[in-house]
Order: sequence, then C-alpha cells, then structure tokens
Amino acid sequence: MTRTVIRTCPLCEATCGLRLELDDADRVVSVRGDEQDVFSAGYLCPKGATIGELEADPDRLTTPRVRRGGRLVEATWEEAYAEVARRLAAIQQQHGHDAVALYLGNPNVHTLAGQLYIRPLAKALQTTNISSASSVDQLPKHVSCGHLFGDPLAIPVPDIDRTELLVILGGNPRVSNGSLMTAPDLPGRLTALRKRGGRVVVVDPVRTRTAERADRHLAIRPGADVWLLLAVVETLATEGLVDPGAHLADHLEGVEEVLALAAPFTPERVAPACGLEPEEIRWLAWELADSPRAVVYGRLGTSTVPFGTVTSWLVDVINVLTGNLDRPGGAMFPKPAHHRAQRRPFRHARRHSRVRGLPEAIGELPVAGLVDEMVTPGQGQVRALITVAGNPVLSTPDGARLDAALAELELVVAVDPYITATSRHADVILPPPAILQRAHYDLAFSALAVRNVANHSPAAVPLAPGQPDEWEILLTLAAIALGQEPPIDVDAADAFVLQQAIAGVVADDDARLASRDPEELTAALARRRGPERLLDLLLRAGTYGDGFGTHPDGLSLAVLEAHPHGVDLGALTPRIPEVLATASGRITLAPAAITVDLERVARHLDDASRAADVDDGTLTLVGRRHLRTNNSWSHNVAGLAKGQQLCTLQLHPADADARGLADGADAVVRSTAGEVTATVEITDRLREGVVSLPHGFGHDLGGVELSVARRQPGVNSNVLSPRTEVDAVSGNAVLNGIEVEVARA
Ligand SMILES: Nc1nc2c(c(=O)[nH]1)N[C@H]1C(S)=C(S)[C@@H](COP(=O)(O)OP(=O)(O)OC[C@H]3O[C@@H](n4cnc5c(=O)[nH]c(N)nc54)[C@H](O)[C@@H]3O)O[C@H]1N2
Ligand SMILES: Nc1nc2c(c(=O)[nH]1)N[C@H]1C(S)=C(S)[C@@H](COP(=O)(O)OP(=O)(O)OC[C@H]3O[C@@H](n4cnc5c(=O)[nH]c(N)nc54)[C@H](O)[C@@H]3O)O[C@H]1N2
Ligand code: SF4
Ligand SMILES: [Mo]
Repeated sequence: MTRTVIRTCPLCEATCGLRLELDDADRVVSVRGDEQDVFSAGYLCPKGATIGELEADPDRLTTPRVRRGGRLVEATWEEAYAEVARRLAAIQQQHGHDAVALYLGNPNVHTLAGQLYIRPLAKALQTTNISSASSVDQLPKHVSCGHLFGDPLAIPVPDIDRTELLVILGGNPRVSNGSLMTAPDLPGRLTALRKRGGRVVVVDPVRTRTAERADRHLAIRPGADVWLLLAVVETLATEGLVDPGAHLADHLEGVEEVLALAAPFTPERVAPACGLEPEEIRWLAWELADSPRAVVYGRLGTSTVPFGTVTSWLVDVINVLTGNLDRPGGAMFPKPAHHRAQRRPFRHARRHSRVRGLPEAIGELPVAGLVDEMVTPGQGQVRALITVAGNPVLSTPDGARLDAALAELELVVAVDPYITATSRHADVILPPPAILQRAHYDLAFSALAVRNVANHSPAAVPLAPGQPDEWEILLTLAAIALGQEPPIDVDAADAFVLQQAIAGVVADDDARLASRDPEELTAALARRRGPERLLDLLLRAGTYGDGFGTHPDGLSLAVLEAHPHGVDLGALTPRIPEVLATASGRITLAPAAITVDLERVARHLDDASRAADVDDGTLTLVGRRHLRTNNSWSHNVAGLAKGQQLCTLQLHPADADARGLADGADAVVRSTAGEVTATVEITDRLREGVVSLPHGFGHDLGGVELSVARRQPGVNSNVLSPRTEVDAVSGNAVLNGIEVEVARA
C-alpha cells in the first residue's frame, strides 16, 4: 500500500508542489510534480525528483554526535545537550557573550524553524557575532532596498508573467530556478515570455543556458555591471528618456541627484572596462525606455562583486527611471499572506566588527570577517561557533583559513544533518529531522514570489520517539544560552515566544489584530504548538487573514490545510505607498549611504579601463551552478551525481591554448588567498579571460561523512576567495571576479 503526500519542495526558492507516494515504512517510492499546485502546476527539477533519495540517505544523521577522544560518536539527546550546556556556559562566563559566534546557513530561509526560532536563539546568545549566508549572497540587495524604500525586506521582483522585456544581469534562472524571484518553472515562464512576443536580454560573462536561449547576450567583463548601469542612466538622462511615471510622482525624491551623479559615466567612457561597445549600452537604454513593460533584474553576479550594493541599487534606479517600478510587467512588491511587523526606517552600519571594522547590516556582521574574529586575540575574540544549516568552510571566503581556525576553537556546535567540511569540526552535532517529518511554509519566499500565493505542508511522517523537531533544538539551545540546565521545558519557552509574537501583532496598527486581547488570541491558538501555532497567528493577522473571526472568509492555517495545493491570492498589484518605510515617506533614490561609494566606482573605472588594454596573464574567476546541485549539500545524492564530474575549471579555448592546457588536464589555480588543483574543461561559453569553478565542492577533508560526495569530491573554490575583498557598503563577500593565475599542474 502506498499513500499520497502533497507538499512544497523546500530545496530551492522555486517552491514547487510535489506529489509523493510513500510506502508503509514511510519511504518515498515516487515523486511527481503536483499538477494541481496553484503556482508550480506540475513542474519538477532533478533535485525535487530525487528528494526521496535525499530523505533516505544513510549518511544523514538521526541521532546527535558528541566528540569523545577526538572522535564524533553517537550520543543521546540528553548527553548532547548536557555537553553543550556545560561547555557553552564556561566560555560565556570566562570570555563574555561575544566569544560565541552564530553562523546561519542558507536552508534557514527554507525552514519554519529557521524563520521563526533563530531570532530567539540569537537573542538568547546575546552576541554581536552573528553572520549568515546572506553576506555571501544577497546582502547588498537588502542594503540597497533598505535605503531606497526604508525596508531591507522590500525587494521588488520581476513581474515575469506580464513583462515584455526582462534584462537579467548576473543570474542564470534556467539553472538556479530563480532567486529573489520565486517562480516555479522559470524555464517555462521564460519561454512563455518570448512566445508572447517579449524579449529576454542576458548580461553575463558566460553564455549560460539562460543566455543561449535569450534574444540577446551581452558578455560583460566580471564586476563591470556597475559601470554599465551607470551608463544606462546617463543615456536615459542625456536622451530625455527619464520618465518614472505619474504613479510615482508623490512618492519619489532624488531623481535629479541620481542623474547628476551618473553624468560622468558615458557609454564611451565605460565601454572598455565593460568589454562592450558603446552602441550596445545605448541600445540597452533605448530598449528599456521604449518597452511599455520592462524590468531589470540582477542576481548573484551583481551582488557578490566589489560594488554589490551600488549595482543592486542601480537595478532599481533604472526600474524607477523607466517607469517600471511598482507597475504590472515591471518590478513589483509581493504581498505575502503572513503579517510582517511594521518597520522603522532602515539603518545600517550601526556597529562594526571588532577586527576589521566591517559594517553591521540587518542585524548581522559580514561572514568575510569571521575568521579574523576567531584568530585575532583580544577582548571579544570568538572562541566558540554555533552553526545552523551552514557549511561556511565551503561557502564563505578563505575557506582553508576558516577550516584551520575552526580546528582551534574551544567549542563548535552544528545543527546539521550531515558531517560536512564544517561540522567535522563540531564537538556536538544536533541533527534536524528529515524534510517530510516537518511542517513547511515559505515565509521568506512568499514575500519574493511573482504571484501572491500561500501554501502549507504539514509534517507527513512522524518524528521518532524522543526525536526533537528543529525548532525544539533551537529553543533548547536558546534556553541553554540563557543559562538554563537541560532538560529544557520547550513548551514553556515556546509559550514565551508566542506571547512576544502576539504582543507584536496587537501593537501593530496595520495588523488585522490591532488592539485585540492577547489572552483571547492565545486561547484561540491553543490546539497547536511550535511553528504552526506562530504561523497560524501570522496568517490570521495578515492582510488576507480571518482576524480570528472579524473576516470569516479570510485565511488561517486551517484554510491552508484544507487546500493542500495552495491558495492563489492573485497577480502582484501596485502597492508602493504601503511598502515605503523611509523617514521621508518617499523612495530615496539617491541615498547618501550608497552614493558615497560612487567616488570609488569612478576610481576603479579608470583602473579597469587601463587594465583592459594589457594582458598580464591573469584570468578572472567566476562561479557557476548546475541543475543537479544545491550549494554544498546535494552532492551526496547518487541520483544527482550520476558519476559526472561537475566541479571542473572551465576555460576559454584561447586561454587554455596559451597555457598549454588540454581538456581533462589538471590545472593549478592560484589567487592571493590560496590555490587549488582542478580538472580543465575547455568551452567557448566563457568570455576570453574568464574562468569558472562551481562552489560547494571539496568533500575529501578528513572526517567528512558523505560517502557518495567523497567519490567526486571536487575542490573548494572558496579557498581562492580572499576574505579581504568585500563590497565596501555592505561588507558582502566578493566571490565573483577574482583574479587568478592558471597553470599546468
Ligand atoms: N564561491 C562561491 N561561494 C558561494 C556562492 C557562489 O556562488 N560562489 N554562493 C553563495 C550562496 S548564494 C549561498 S546561499 C551560500 C550557502 O552557504 P551555506 O548556507 O553556508 O552552505 P550550504 O551549502 O547551503 O549548506 C547548508 C548546510 O545546511 C545543512 N542542512 C540542510 N537542510 C537543513 C535543515 O533543514 N536544517 C539544518 N539545520 N541544516 C540543514 C546541510 O547539510 C549543509 O551542511 O554559499 C555561498 N558561497
Ligand atoms: N541548481 C542550483 N540551483 C540553485 C542553487 C544551486 O546551488 N544549484 N543555489 C541557490 C542559491 S543559494 C542561490 S543564491 C541562487 C543563485 O541564483 P543565480 O544568481 O541565478 O545563479 P548563478 O548560477 O550563481 O548565477 C550567477 C551568474 O552570474 C554570472 N556572473 C559572475 N560574475 C558576474 C558579473 O560580474 N557580472 C554579471 N553580469 N554576471 C556575472 C555567472 O556567470 C552566473 O551565470 O541559486 C539557487 N538555486
Ligand atoms: S526547482 Fe527548486 S523547488 Fe522546484 S523541484 Fe527543483 S529544487 Fe524543488
Ligand atoms: Mo544563495
């Protein structure tokens, strides 16, 4: 006998609906795309298709590990928590709270535990040393939107289903399935866009899958988008093409200032540094101005670069100047179902990291500075690290140095299902349950989706007796961090979290539950616990919510449970007035915190223009993703690995020739940070002078327990990323556009 389970795939931002068949032992026997899913309509990628294999992976931990005599041995939950309590308290007492750092990895944005219970843990730790995968990813976008719109989470997304021109910079959605743009079946949506007469332009040093199926590909030099976009603004200004539209008239300031700032960046001046023709740049500006509905979209290749924040800002500046912000077919703000607290005007750099003075943003410090906090003695030196769903040794800059620093820490605790390059250093590993054992709702991605959608997946498989859910692990750690002795009363801790959440919604004038009686709400939520109870509250308090009775047709978790394929809340609608949280109440198009960096932008332009004329033998390294990978943790799924070597150093034929490198040969790649030896793959997809290596590999370090991944371990590309190279405004790591030398091994 099998049973059918409908749930959302949590593996990437696309949020596809899955239709799983489970046997009597709760094993996944088949996976299909859920054709009735209101958003994904049956789409499925290879990762979703192999989710059963991931769930059944024998290397996935189901019980904690504790280090005894140098080895990570199995332990009970009681033993593991006791070990954390004993050692954490000692470090906090002796060295203070900042001695314990917290690193939060990418899957936290894909779990309810990560979205709802990290904050209590972070607060309980009382440390300023909090970093996350955001600062090797989209932090510049949070900072630019924070300054533009007053809210770092107000990120406009391309209205891909209605646009007529989509300009993609530094993104490869046909492979990544989209990011900061939740849209299941992006390949299908891009094809549909072109079928209805729309066009896709891709700006990327590599002829990616997305680029080869686009109407035009501009093979820019890595890191040069900032100049390209400034020249687009300059062209719009000099040719009288600036027209933000009447809909923004009362909500916008700083246009003239931006135009003045862009004036020096003419297409002629920036073209050599961009590696493009001035006419190509003008063409792009004209197309954006001419198309009735157009949108510029920038992703990883515009973010993990030296001018990540300025570039991310310019993307939205151009959407504003061409009249495409907050308009159908342009860049629009999703309206998710859950309640979000009202924001005060965004501020960043409220404090700085101890050693390198890197700025705080969205409550965290850039992870590029973490290793320095560990190895530099002094008050506040980091002596312990807690990772939750992260693998910073493979994902963050200067991986080898971080790896060495982790080995020296007094305590490492990893909340992770695997023994990875990072968690191999752990003294205690606390494994979360499998995906199907947990409830799932996309709090993060419903706020980035190209349609307003709500979709909940209850747990499909029970937890084992005594096995905690991930939110219980996080709350237990929080209580331990506050000095409580395990066993921890998780329900009591959770009651406190709920009271805080209720206090937040009743105090919010805009929430459906403003001024309601907290006790009444608590009573109404009594039959649930944990993240589902919080989620129910947030849904009922949200703009589509039932308000606990005031809007009987509104949403609640019960409504979503009755709609396993999701609830479609419609196409995106204009909503700029309610989005804006700036001090002036307007879009601040020329925020000083960002424009201050333009002086550096100009200086680097002159350097880059000069460098464009000389060939000093160095190459520029960029990253890439593959349809069958998910950062560092998909490589243990045999059905995805399929024996094919994915971690190759791609090189243009001319660059390979110049170095006497043949396809399949070993090449040494060297940067100022380190060196790796990788297998050469020659391809003319790359712009000459550019080489590419994917990240997330390097699974052959001692102690890593990933038996499938170890067979094709690949190399850690982040050994090459210098931790000293960051986007100055946000502190985000530079992972694309790294200078390297390549030679025969
Ligand atoms: N050179 C280079 N470096 C990059 C990038 C690049 O393009 N180039 N990309 C960057 C980007 S965009 C990102 S987001 C980061 C990712 O950086 P990280 O988040 O640090 O790395 P991941 O590989 O996503 O590791 C996720 C970890 O979480 C564990 N995990 C999976 N599911 C769960 C769960 O439900 N709960 C818990 N507790 N753990 C879980 C996995 O076993 C794995 O160890 O890497 C960045 N690094
Ligand atoms: N299959 C798969 N899907 C994934 C992931 C995965 O690991 N595998 N990871 C997920 C995560 S965490 C994220 S954040 C997203 C990322 O989603 P995307 O940003 O769409 O993915 P990338 O493939 O990293 O695309 C970055 C592109 O930028 C280009 N690039 C590099 N430098 C520059 C530059 O200076 N300028 C320009 N214009 N382009 C440049 C690269 O050649 C590359 O094509 O993908 C998500 N989806
Ligand atoms: S595209 Fe993303 S969400 Fe959809 S099946 Fe693949 S991994 Fe899952
Ligand atoms: Mo990411």
